[in-house]
Amino acid sequence: MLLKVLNYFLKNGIPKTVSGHYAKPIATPGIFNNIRGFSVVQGDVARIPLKVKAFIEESVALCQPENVHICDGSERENQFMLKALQESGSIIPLPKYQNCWLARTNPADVARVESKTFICTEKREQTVCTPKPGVQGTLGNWISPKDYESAIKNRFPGCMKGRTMYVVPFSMGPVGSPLSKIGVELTDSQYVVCSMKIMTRMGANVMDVISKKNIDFVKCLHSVGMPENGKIAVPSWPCDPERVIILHKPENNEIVSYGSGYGGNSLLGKKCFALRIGSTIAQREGWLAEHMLILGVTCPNGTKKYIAAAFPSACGKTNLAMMTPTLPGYKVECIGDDIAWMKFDSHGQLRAINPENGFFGVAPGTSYETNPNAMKTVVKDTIFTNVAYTSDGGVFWEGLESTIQPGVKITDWLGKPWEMGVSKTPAAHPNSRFCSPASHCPIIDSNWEDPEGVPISAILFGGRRPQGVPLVYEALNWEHGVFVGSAMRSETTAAAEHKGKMIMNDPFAMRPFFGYNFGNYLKHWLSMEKRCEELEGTMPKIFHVNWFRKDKDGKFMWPGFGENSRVLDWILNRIEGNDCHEQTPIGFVPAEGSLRLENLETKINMKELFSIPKDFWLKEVNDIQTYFDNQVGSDLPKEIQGQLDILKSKIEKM
Ligand code: OXD
Ligand code: MN
Repeated sequence: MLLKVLNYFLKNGIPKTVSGHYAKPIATPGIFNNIRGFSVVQGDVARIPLKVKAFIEESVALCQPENVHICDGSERENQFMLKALQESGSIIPLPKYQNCWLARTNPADVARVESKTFICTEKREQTVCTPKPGVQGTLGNWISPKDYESAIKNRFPGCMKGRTMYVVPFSMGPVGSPLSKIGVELTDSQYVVCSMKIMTRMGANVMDVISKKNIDFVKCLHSVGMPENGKIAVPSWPCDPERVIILHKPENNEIVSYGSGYGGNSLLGKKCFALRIGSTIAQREGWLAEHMLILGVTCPNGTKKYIAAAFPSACGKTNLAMMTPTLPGYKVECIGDDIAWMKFDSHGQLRAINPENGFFGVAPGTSYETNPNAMKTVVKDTIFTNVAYTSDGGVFWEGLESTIQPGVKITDWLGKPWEMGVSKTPAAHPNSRFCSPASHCPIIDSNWEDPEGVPISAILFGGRRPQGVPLVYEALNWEHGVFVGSAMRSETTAAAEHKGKMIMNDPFAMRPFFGYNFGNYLKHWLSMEKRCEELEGTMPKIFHVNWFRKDKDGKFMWPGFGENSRVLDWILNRIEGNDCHEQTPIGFVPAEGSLRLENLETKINMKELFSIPKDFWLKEVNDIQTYFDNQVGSDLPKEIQGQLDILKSKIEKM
């Protein structure tokens, strides 16, 4: 094949007037002959470590792109990409803000596709538990090595013809931190490149880390794909929704994603790497990769504690992570809103980093009332996806009604005129997102990039539970806490392809993100206690919270948002070992008077908010048992079954 190598930008830089187009490739044979058969239109090939080069070569041979662009992660490069995206109609500028953009997808490509997400291992049981015969497993999807190969063969050959392949080196976690891991994503989507720049530490220095430390990296191959009939339905948002597939091979540290340009399907550092592959690495190396926010709380006496919290998608993780406390003297600072990597240090203290560099938050419902810090974060350097836009150059979604000035017109996420109070469909897609740099968050914690991570004192589990589940309860011990995580259930949301509202089991908020057999994951969690003991450390306390309990009339019983600082106050007291709790069959709840309620605008029916209805809990216990029997079977650790048995007998005795 003709060797065409362009070193144009390397030599000349990107032109001052960023045009969004590459100059014509210049053939400079011989210089880059380690990379065969394609034009490198941008980037320092000499800086690419050999193993990355091999990955690129192999993927180029498969996908046959026209060009290759090795990303350096510079702002100049970013502007070049944004300009190109604008020229192709993929994004529109939002002049009301600073360097903000709106992307609108093909309406068939709007969420993670869990049903098309697979983990490949030699044996099925390495990936998934064995469900009861006749029951559909819901704890991940396994694919055999043979089917994995053929899924790739059926989709990838030539899928990047006529397009540029971007080489995106990125670090999950601060570059060089002992807790960080490196990935290289190859993608044909500029939207992905720009989003990866926000969501990860991306750039040439990451290549240097791979070379210098000779460390392994996670291979991430992504293509928006090419429909079999060759027709791209929405040229500004190419994708192949019919044949979407998201594949992971933990054994090779490999992710292969085809057909979708959207979020968790395409920004491979996030769910695919930081959670699915991450959890397999964590199991091997003895740490935890979790779907958790991390926040710091400072109380009036100046004591500061860090808390990690797992809630299913779209249950308010970002809101909690950026909370403005209503309790005087309290301060919340944000480390991360979605993912935590946690490891014991040599003193047995669990420490966490946020492996991400940005927020990919659900937009609808975010407002100056619910999350002013997020609103302040998203007005600069943000890529919005599938929100509505306004005639004054801004964005709109459900929850921002009060920000719309008279006379301002709204265009919905599908590009159609939309009128408040008149239009029957939502203006923004329910899973529309903002993608913003974490550093722009006004309450980002000063330690958020600490390479050693922050010390974690408590872990919260939670979900949307309209019935029966109290505002907060504390697990009796670590084993009980692991059981509480395993039994998590929540009302479904729009973050994935599920339709309608139903209560779904979502253990550890990880159901769509486990990289290996859930039973083994539970064993791994249980084993943490011994690990900590050996290091003579103290385990974090575990709590369950539910901001979403409703009364008989369907009204929320707890105001939530900043008022959740009252719950954090009680949790901090418990971390300090204060005797402000009372035992119930399900765990410790606040002793009477210990949950601070002063100055609340609404009267709280504490009795109802903390009631533990016997009928509800008998059913809950049975539902959990059925879930374990159907979904986990013989993979369930005996300790977890033991905890359920104890709970059942306590409830029966109520
Ligand atoms: C997310 C999710 O995008 O959990 O964070 O779905
Ligand atoms: Mn998430």
